[in-house]
Amino acid sequence: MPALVLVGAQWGDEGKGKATDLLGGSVDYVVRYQGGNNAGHTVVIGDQKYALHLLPSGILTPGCTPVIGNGVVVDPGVLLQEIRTLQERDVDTSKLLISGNAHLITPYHRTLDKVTERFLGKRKIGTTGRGIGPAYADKINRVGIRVQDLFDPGILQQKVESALRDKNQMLVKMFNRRELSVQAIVEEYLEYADAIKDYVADTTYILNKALDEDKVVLLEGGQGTLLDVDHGTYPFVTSSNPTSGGACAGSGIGPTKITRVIGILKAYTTRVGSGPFPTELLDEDGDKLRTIGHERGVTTGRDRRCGWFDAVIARYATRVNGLTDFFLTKLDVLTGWEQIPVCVAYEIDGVRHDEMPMSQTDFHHAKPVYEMLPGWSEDLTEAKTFDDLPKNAQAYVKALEDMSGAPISAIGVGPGRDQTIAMR
Ligand code: 2SA
Ligand code: GDP
Ligand code: MG
Repeated sequence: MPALVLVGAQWGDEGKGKATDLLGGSVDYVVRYQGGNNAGHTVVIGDQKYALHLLPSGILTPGCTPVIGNGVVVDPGVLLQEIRTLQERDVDTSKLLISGNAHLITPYHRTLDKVTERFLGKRKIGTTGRGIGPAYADKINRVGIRVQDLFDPGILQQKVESALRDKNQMLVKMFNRRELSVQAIVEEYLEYADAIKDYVADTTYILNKALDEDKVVLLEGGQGTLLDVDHGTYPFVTSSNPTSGGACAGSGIGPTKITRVIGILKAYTTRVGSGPFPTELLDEDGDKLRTIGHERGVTTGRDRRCGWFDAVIARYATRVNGLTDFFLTKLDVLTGWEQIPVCVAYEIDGVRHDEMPMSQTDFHHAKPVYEMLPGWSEDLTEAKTFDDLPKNAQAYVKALEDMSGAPISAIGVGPGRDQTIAMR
């Protein structure tokens, strides 16, 4: 049976949490394959709202096994707090599995993330400050600490010591900060070891075995395509691969097992943090989208930058992820505009570009070429079928589908589980 991948098609916050939760009932395993507690996934069930950061959204579906894959960076203190918070709300967290190969975020990663951003000043990335970039840097630099190291105190001590040697020098000499204590970190992390040991497993083996037994595995991305370290708006990206290719590396499932790649696509565009954003609105329309769409960071509480739908980005996401279909989200937010501009191409230095330009400098200069689509005034939040939507909303969906390169298989008309229209 198949593995499915669910990826953000824009700059994240497209509504992946809700989409994963919707699919949760029909899948056996939900796996996070990259990122860490920089992610903020919202799931609304009845009158209950959950904000998940590190735990896969499938944790809210009874019967589904949530998995933190090897590609994730885990802050164990945050993980335990998130587990406790869910347990206090009577969510069963006992099935959680954590890969022993996942890397750990430590206090020095969090410190380095924050001081580096401060040091960059105006050129800062606008990170979430959770230590994500420095933890992945250590992983690639082969000085990272893995979940499995928690269970070998000697190795843990050795690794923290060698990781801190140059970092402490940098903190003191470059950033005028105090040295961090190896002993304090080792002691803190050995306590975490006790608390998480029952969750740690060979998740790659378990997932592949499950696929062999005809189980369904959903691989859930954090962030979005344009925040991908390879395919996004580098350097204004996160330090991992949210795109579908990352799902294989970050879980240990081979590409031949994946039968469907769903792109989550917001009916307009948002971005948190720095970096280029061609359709960004710095006017009343942007404020209106932010207010109606409740566009505020789930992790940091930062206002999200808002803009019109960008079909160049949607086509790009279709290509780099090999999308089979889209879930279009937040269509309800667009109620109330007489006309809705949609970006169909860019103009860069007087030349029209129908596809994403190769160079980042060009992307920074891209001006949107808009097509105006007629808006609607009716509330959409009670719509149950495509036919319930006003004609102009139907036409908007069809136009986006034509421009984006993959069929739209579901439409979100509100944050609730039942506020979804299934297509075909
Ligand atoms: P980092 O912390 O190193 O991953 O930051 C690098 C860039 O990635 C962006 N990023 C995100 N963008 C949108 N949503 C994210 N999750 C939270 C949410 C964000 C929040 O769901 O609202 O609460 O601010 C997320 N995580 C990382 C980040 O803004 C940087 O541009
Ligand atoms: P994620 O990071 O992709 O999981 O998305 P976030 O949770 O950060 O942000 C999406 C927000 O939109 C959340 O507050 C969701 O509850 C909400 N949401 C999801 N789908 C819809 C929808 O179709 N309509 C509306 N109005 N809100 C939605
Ligand atoms: Mg989010």
